[in-house]
Amino acid sequence: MKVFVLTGAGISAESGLGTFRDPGGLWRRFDPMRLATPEAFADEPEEVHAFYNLRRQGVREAAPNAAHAALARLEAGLAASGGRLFLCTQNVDDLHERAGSRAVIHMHGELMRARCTACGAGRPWAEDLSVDTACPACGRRGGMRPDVVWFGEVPRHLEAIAAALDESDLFVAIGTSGAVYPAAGFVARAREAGIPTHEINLAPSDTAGLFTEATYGPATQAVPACVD
Ligand code: BJW
Repeated sequence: MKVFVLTGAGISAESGLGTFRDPGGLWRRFDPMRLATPEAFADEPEEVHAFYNLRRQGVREAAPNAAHAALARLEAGLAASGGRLFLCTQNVDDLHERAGSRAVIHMHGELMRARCTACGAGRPWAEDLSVDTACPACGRRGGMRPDVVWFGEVPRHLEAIAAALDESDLFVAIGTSGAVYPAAGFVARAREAGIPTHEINLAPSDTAGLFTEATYGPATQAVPACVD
């Protein structure tokens, strides 16, 4: 069996990482257009760096939870029976990997990586960034940015994602509001392909009506209950 799982901020919420659109979420407190766009980085790089340095610290201090661990078990179990888990996350944290998932597609990039806007070189990055940070590859200062996908930028690995969706037997979305495209459109594509669709969330998402099945509850309980 081939299972496509799309995860969002809700799967990491119980690890202490804030979501974006829930009450108290990041985009309820901060304007995403001033922090998560290439224009914001060009205009106010120090403000953008300060925001992501704090987020990076939060990720360093967080630990994977029971939902991340259940997906790692699912990947191993499916592989053992000749199937496959395609794990696509919108999250920029590394909690899936730290829970033991081996193949993770980060469609919105990774916070623990940095990329140089001058030479394009990307590399793992666990420390703070600033406008004074020099690119280890080309030496230019001021161009290092978090290797994440901001609004108006093209998400990563879209061809591989589309191919995996089309050959899956089941689509599952976990802890995502269905507010951000193109990820929010995956469930419609799965429906068109005739694949069963399952939402796991605290509450019905914006695209809840497109799912054929739903489990509502905290991810740390709902995901292990569905997997085991
Ligand atoms: C729990 C829980 C618990 C809580 N247990 N559950 C079509 C229509 C309109 C607009 C557009 C459109 N197509 C494109 C756009 C523009 C834009 C967009 O979608 N805007 C919308 C706001 C309308 N999209 C883009 O710009 C994207 N690029 C693009 O489209 O390029 C063009 C292109 C596409 C394809 C081919 C060619 C060209 C890029 C989007 C980049 C998003 N970036 C961010 C920031 C990343 C860096 C960072 O982290 O700072 O990504 S924004 C933010 O939202 C982040 C997330 O990955 C993303 C999704 O959020 P998510 O994960 O769903 O979190 P929440 O907070 O929204 O929801 C949490 C959920 O968890 C809730 O449902 C809770 O109930 C639940 N939950 N606790 C279970 N314990």
